[in-house]
Amino acid sequence: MRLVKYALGADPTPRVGLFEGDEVVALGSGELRLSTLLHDDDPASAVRGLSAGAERLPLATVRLLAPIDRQEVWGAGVTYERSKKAREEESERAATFYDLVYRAERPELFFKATPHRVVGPGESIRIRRDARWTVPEPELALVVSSRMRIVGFTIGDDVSSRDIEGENPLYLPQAKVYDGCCALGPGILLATADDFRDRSIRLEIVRGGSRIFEGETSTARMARRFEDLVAWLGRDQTFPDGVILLTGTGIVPPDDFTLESGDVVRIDIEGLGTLETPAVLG
Ligand code: DO4
Ligand code: MG
Repeated sequence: MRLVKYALGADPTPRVGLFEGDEVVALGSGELRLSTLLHDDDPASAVRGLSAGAERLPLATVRLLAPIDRQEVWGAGVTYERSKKAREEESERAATFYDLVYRAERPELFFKATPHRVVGPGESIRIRRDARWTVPEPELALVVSSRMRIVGFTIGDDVSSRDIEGENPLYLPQAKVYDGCCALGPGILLATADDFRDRSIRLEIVRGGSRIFEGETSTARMARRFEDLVAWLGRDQTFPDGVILLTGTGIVPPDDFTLESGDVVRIDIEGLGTLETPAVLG
């Protein structure tokens, strides 16, 4: 069961729907929030209840939006060995911190975005004007309810400025958090953590119509369990509207690669579909 957030024509009202084949089933009125459904004890039966007899719209007539309303987005870092190695290389003087955090019981968790910094399918992720080295980070995103239960999954892009992060790890918030720094979508699959322990993640970057990078990994290569990441995130803090947690990247383009305006980033996660976003400078 896949939830989507969408708008119709020129009307900006965000709506919630259910993806079914090449249709979207309209759920509730424009007042329905994703968080209301996701916090239900049994989101799937709440969705079933709302979808009975509801209007069906051809997918081609709706504009998909990022599947988020009031949630914060957080990120987990250095959860794959590939990410650890890349940070060690970019950040000579702080390399040891990345090895320490990869092995430590406490994971690296950082604040990533508020909803207004997040873009949806087809919208532009941004390259900071003051960065020289920007990369997409294709990540499985956990959708977590206010009770800190994993209720669903979506695709996330933790767009990052590696030169800013590499210069000094204390610059991490500037490397990671800015307008258009995160993409989510295309929808939220309601599923359990067990369903996603071994799913392929693919990244493809297209420039001027040609594929210039392609990489693949699997969530099975993650060094952490989803439930542990969520438990650490929920220590001594609450998320009244739920939270979206990006689980870290296992695909890193070569060091001479940086995103350019006009590049198209395609992230594909088995079972979740494809999230495609163009990149734009500044
Ligand atoms: O420590 C830097 C961030 C790591 C990260 O975003 C990742 O591993 O995906
Ligand atoms: Mg990341």
